[in-house]
Amino acid sequence: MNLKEAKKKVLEGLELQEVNSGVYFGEWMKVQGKDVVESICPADGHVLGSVAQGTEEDYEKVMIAAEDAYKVWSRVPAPRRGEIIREIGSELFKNKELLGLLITLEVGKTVTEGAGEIQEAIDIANFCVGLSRQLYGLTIASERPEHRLMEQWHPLGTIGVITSFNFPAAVWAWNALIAAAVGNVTVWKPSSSALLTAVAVSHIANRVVKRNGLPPIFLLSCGSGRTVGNLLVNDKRAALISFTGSTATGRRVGEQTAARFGKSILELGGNNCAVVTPDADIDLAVKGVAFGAMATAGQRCTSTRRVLIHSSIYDNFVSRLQKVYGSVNIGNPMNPHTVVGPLVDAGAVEDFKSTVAKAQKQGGRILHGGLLFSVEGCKDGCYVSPTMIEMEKQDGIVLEETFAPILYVMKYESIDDAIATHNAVPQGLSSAIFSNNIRETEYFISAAGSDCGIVNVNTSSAGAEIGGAFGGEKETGGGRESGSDSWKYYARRQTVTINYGKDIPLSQGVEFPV
Ligand code: UN1
Repeated sequence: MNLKEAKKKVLEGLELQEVNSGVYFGEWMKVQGKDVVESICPADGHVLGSVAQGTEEDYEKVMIAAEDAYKVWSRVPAPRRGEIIREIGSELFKNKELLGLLITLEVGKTVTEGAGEIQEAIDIANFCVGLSRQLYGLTIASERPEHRLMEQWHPLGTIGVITSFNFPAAVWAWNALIAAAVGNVTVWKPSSSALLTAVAVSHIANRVVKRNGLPPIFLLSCGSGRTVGNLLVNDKRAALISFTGSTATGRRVGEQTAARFGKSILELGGNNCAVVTPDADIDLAVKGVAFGAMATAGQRCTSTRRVLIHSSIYDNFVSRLQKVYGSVNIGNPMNPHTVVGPLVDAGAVEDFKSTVAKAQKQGGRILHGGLLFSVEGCKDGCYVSPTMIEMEKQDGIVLEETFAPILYVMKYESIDDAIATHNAVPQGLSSAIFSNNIRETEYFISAAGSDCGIVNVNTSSAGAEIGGAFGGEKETGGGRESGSDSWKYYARRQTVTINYGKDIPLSQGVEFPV
């Protein structure tokens, strides 16, 4: 299937129009007279379709619909909520190929990664079915006679979900489906670079909700960050803002949300590092580092951006990695043999170029790539070659996250040095160690080791499963999404004290003689 055929198949199969409504408040906003944003395929620069943006008044309709829907949805028993989410999961499954292809076309992921992203959303839906029967609270021994103390978890209300282009469906699912299992409604402000995916996913989810006779719990509010994003972040009605994006924007989101005492989950920049020790299984480590650095063309928050290699294996490991870099297919993401597809847009290509130039200026030596790449039949595509740059020191540009397939290669002498360098960046999302030396792996995952929210042993920094909690420390922002007990971020904890006695004894032995 070529790009043109894929576009036709996806647009027809997912019932997308030439101009789609980007706002849902129980019904879809009319598109006439609205500003539209075009969705451009980064593989060849062609327009896929466009999405009408909401105004401030449309945003208001969304927020009012959300509040009304919450009153109904929060009273639906949680296991019943889980059944609705199960249905959404099976609709996503039915449409997995089409939605995956849409992601390929809209943001340039390879076909296997596009499908993998939808699988991630389906996995979360399945997780939510079980979760909906496990929203457990504790019962705590009371110090007072004939008293019981317990904790329960209530939904928060309306939750704002602001997603980035690189996981345009999965990150929505992490947030919106878990929030829904807990009893919340969500207002989604997707990235302006992945609007069609947001529209298609919202149609699927909302059809399920509607046929079950329920009010709109998955609202959509497309618009620019400056208008809709700002309104949402500063809106007291949004009890929690879950934001995925850059550290610079996330800092503002965090401050503004905190200023109105809103809660936030911030999933911001990563500067993820892999440490390769002398005892590493080299074949496995080469593959793990290559996948981490090149998957999604280096545009994952979890992408491997730095590799620290022990000096005793440095030359061998670097040349093995160079061979892999030299052998991967770069190009049309529709081609099943492609490993590295395009970057998301021309701006990302500019960032790639300027980062490579800055690294060179800082003394970086290009070990592979560093160039733009042209692909036959995809004239206006945003292709760059995956790049390895050897750095003597870790400073300047190496401390920054660039969303591109650039891997900084560095040498280390002792595991203590490696851990110190590993942690000496502002970000703290994901990390990896490749080693068969149990002392070093245990040290790396100990409290004195990696300071990240996610740590991997003998596997890549990228590609986390949904079952674990996802998120990071330091300038990655904090908060956790996805599995484990991340659902608690979408809930308010209520401590309940029940006195079933005939007297009213006071805590801490306090007397109240009346
Ligand atoms: C992101 O880049 O924002 O761990 C999410 C991974 C994916 C999710 C990445 N499961 O790479």
